[in-house]
Amino acid sequence: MSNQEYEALSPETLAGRLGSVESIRSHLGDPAQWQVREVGDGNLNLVFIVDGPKGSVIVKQALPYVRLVGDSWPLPLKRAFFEYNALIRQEARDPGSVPQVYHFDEAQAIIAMEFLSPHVILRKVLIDGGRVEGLADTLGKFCARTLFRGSDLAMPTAQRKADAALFLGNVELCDITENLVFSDPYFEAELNRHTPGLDPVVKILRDDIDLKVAAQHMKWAFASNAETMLHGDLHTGSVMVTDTETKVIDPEFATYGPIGFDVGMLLANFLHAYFAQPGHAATEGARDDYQSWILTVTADIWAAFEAEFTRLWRSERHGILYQASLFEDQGHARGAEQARIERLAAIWRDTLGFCGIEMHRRILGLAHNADFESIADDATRARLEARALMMGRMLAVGREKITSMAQVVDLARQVNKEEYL
Ligand code: SR1
Ligand code: MG
Repeated sequence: MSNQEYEALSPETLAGRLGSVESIRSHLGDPAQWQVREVGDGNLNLVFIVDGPKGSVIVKQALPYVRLVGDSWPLPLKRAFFEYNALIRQEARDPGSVPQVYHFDEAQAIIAMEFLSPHVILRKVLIDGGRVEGLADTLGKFCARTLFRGSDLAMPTAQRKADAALFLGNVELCDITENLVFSDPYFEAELNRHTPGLDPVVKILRDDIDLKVAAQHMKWAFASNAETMLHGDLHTGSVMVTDTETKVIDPEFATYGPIGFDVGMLLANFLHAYFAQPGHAATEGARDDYQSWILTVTADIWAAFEAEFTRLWRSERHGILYQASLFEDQGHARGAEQARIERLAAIWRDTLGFCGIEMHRRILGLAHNADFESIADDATRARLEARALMMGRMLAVGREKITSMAQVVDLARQVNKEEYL
């Protein structure tokens, strides 16, 4: 199949085209009995659930264009190659955190992988008011392990440089992030849209020079600081959960970038879930406790990240940075601790910057979040989105002055009471 010219799969052709692949067949059984459904509801790809007599498999295939927009926006198939390479590295760096890969076909841009069941997309759970045991711990550790272990803190440097070169080839998906996340929200870009009624707050933000400078500082960091292998699109739609298990999916935007990018994007999507809650409440106040739970999870993600990063710093710092030969081996363990604290403070500042910018682009840009989109009433949605936008501004512009997660939590609680429209 790999030697054939690329052809998009369909439910009708899938069994004929993949039925002879032993690593898929062994999970499904006889291809004559496969049932295939296309379930992709993301912005970019085809996703099929294949049910067979022995089990189920996910088959994901990149399309040569952006699904959300259509063939007027071509996008290279090579993103499947980056997703596959990121998945196998994430599995090595944080075992069990991502679906198991069964088969990869580069020419057809196909990844066949573990069907996660009964998992559902975390964003949906957060809209429905569901809770997940261990959510913050798993996500915080996932960030710390994948980000630490993909960096010069841990990897042999020749390997890190080879990986940085490989993933920096994900040019077109980085280009999407560079435009859609860091620039488009701050002017009237063609693909932007926002809720009617939000105009006064949108004007305030687009007239805010400090904010635009902050967004471009963050873009600089994203484009230039190749610190580690990022997931690259770590939002609550890239996480699948049961009541007790959490898995991360969809790393096709993987690239080398700053550690704070993944963490900041993740926290932003939790803050969106937080601010959107009144729009999902059956009666006023019905989601108050749940909102507090989301804020606790948000704070605990950072705490789990910080604790695991610290553990890895002390036990796995075998790369070229802050070598033990300079510190611990000289009786200067205190220096390694000082460096860790300073490094984490820099990651924290980046995290806040990326968090604020991500909060803006999901309301002002092309790709919105269902957290707000699922609120039917325009006026309610605009009221709640205005809070998220203002919070995003405070985080992005105030990132040098906000020094603790407790401050972020207090700020969120205050902003949640404000009316900006
Ligand atoms: C054109 S792609 C829009 C967004 O969808 C993906 O999930 C990424 O978040 C991207 O920015
Ligand atoms: Mg995705």
